[in-house]
Amino acid sequence: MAAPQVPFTVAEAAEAEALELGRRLFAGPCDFVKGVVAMDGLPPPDRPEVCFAGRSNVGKSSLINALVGRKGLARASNTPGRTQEINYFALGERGYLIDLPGYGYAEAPPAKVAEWQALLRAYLAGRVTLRRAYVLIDARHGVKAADHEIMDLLDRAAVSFQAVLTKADKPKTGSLARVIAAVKADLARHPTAYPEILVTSAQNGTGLELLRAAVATLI
Ligand SMILES: Nc1nc2c(ncn2[C@@H]2O[C@H](COP(=O)(O)OP(=O)(O)OP(=O)(O)O)[C@@H](O)[C@H]2O)c(=O)[nH]1
Ligand SMILES: [Mg+2]
Repeated sequence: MAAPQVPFTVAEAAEAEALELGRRLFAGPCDFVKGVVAMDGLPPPDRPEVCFAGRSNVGKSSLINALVGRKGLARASNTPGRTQEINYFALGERGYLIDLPGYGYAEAPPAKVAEWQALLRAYLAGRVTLRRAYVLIDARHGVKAADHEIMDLLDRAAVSFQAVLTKADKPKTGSLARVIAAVKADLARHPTAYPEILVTSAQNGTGLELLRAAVATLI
């Protein structure tokens, strides 16, 4: 008999109270703490954290900026491979938001890319205070092989992750629906995938209030 399938759904609403907690968390201070280049440079694991992972150029840094409403907080750019360190941001004293380097193609020297990829993997598999990894997926392209590799790593490390579609302002309604259906099927292969998918746009604000509310339940 086949294993029972988790019914993946798209988050569409949240309780008013949860939305308010999310709004308040992100309306408070958010400050850059440090850019980490080696595991021994991580801040002490003394508070919860959530991270944003995904292929280069998927929109990790832009999403963090949109969540906190500050354009230049995390450096974003059109060049894949912009973020090359594990960037820590403190949400007051509550916890950390982490902008990760991307995986997959990057416009940077191969030796440098290999270094930050190894760091990224070590971090994702070995950070005790990591409450959830948000795995960002481009709403035009869906889950790629490199995403499955990272999701496999998270499965093995038993790190709960949630898929977040980015750039939802780009695809037309029909193609977005097709990508969402495909993402649901792809996630069914991963036991640590959270059963709800978030659909967001850093450009027009879609889904940001739900993501803020989700983070506020974790840190
Ligand atoms: N249309 C649209 N473009 C976006 C959105 N989010 C990000 N982008 C664009 O996508 C490009 C990459 O954004 P980044 O936020 O730098 O992506 P990243 O995942 O941090 O990239 P790396 O640090 O290189 O891994 C930039 O040109 C952004 O302006 C979005 O919601 N909608
Ligand atoms: Mg970035």
